[in-house]
Amino acid sequence: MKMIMRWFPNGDDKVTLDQIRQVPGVSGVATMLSFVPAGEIWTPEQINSVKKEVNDHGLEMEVIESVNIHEDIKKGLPTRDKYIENYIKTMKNLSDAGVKCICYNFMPVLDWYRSNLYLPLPDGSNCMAYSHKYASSLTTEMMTKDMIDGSNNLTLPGWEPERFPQMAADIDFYKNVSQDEYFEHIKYFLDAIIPYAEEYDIDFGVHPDDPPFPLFGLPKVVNNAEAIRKYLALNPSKRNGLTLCTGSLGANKSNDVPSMAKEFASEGKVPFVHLRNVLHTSDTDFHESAHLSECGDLDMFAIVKNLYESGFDGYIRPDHGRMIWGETGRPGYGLYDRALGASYILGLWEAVKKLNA
Ligand code: CS2
Ligand code: MN
Repeated sequence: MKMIMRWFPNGDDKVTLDQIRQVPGVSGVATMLSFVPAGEIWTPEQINSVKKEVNDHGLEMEVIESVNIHEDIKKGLPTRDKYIENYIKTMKNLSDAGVKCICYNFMPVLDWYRSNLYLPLPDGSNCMAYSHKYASSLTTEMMTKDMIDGSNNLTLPGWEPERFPQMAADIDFYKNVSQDEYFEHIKYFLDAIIPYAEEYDIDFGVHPDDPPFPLFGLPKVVNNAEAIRKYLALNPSKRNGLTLCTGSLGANKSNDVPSMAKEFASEGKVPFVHLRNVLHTSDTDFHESAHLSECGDLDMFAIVKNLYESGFDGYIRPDHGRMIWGETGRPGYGLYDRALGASYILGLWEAVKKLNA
C-alpha cells in the first residue's frame, strides 16, 4: 500500500510539494494536467515537467487523477473515436513516465457537486455539504455560479471553465439517453482502452458518482454495489477497476461500504482508494467530516481492515478534508485536515497489519 495526497500543478494549488513531503508516510501525489482540456493529448514534455517537479521534491507521480473523458465519448457521438485515440496516446505517454494508475469518472456533464462549499461547523472549522432538495432546485447557471463563488479562485477539479458554456445543452442531450444506452457508451470506451491499459501496465479506477443521487435526471453510473458489479463486468480485465471512494459511496446510507471494500478488493479490482468520512443529516443530505470513525457515519476501521485482509495493495489517499486552523484554499483540499487523515489511516493500517501478523 502506498499513501499519497492529491496535488495540482502549475501554481494551481496553495498546498506545496514541500509540505506534502513532510506528511509522515506519504510517498507521492495524485495529480493531473488540469490545464489541458478534456480530449487533448497530454504530451511527454508536459507530463515530464510535472513529474520532474514532483520527483525533485522526493515524491512519486504514479497516480493520475483524472484524465477527463471528452463529453463526445460519454454521449456516444461519431467524433468519439478521435478522442479515444487521443486518450490512448495520453495513456502511452503517462506509462512512459512511470504512471501506474489512472482515476477517472464517467459521470455525464457533472463530475461532482456540493450545495455548500463552506459549511461552518461548531468547532470553528468548515467543510463541504450536500442538500438534495437545494441541489434539485437549481438551474445549471445557478449551480455553476455557486461553485465558482465558493472556489476561492482556484479551479475546482471537474469544474474547469471550459465546461460551463455547454452544460445546459449537454444536460438536454441526455434526456434522450437511457441508462442502458449510457452503459453501451461506457462499454465502447472500455473495450477500446483496456487492451492498451494491459499493454501499458496501467490500472484504471472509475470514481463513483459524487454524490450518488440523480441530478437533472442524468444517467447514474457507479453509485451502489450492483452498479459497480455491472460496470466491472462490462470489461472483465483486471485493469478495469474501481476507485473506492468511501465518502461518495457512503453518502447513500444504504451502501455498506466495508462490505464493498471487501468484495471488490478481494477480486483485485481496487487499485486506488479515497478514504474520507461523511455525516448524514438526512437520507439524502450529508456533510463531510474529519476522517475518524467517531466523527462521521462510516466505520473507517472496518473499511481499512477489510481492504488489508482482502490483499489490497494499491494506492490510498485521504480524500476531502475540512478547513481547520484558519486555513483557506481549494474547498476539500487544504493541507491540515488531509494530513491528519493520512496519519489516522496509516495508524489504522499499522494496527490491522500487526493484528494480522
Ligand atoms: C471527487 C472528484 O474525489 C474527489 O475529489 O469529488 O473530484 C474526483 O476526483 C473525480 O470525480 C475523479 O474523476
Ligand atoms: Mn473521491
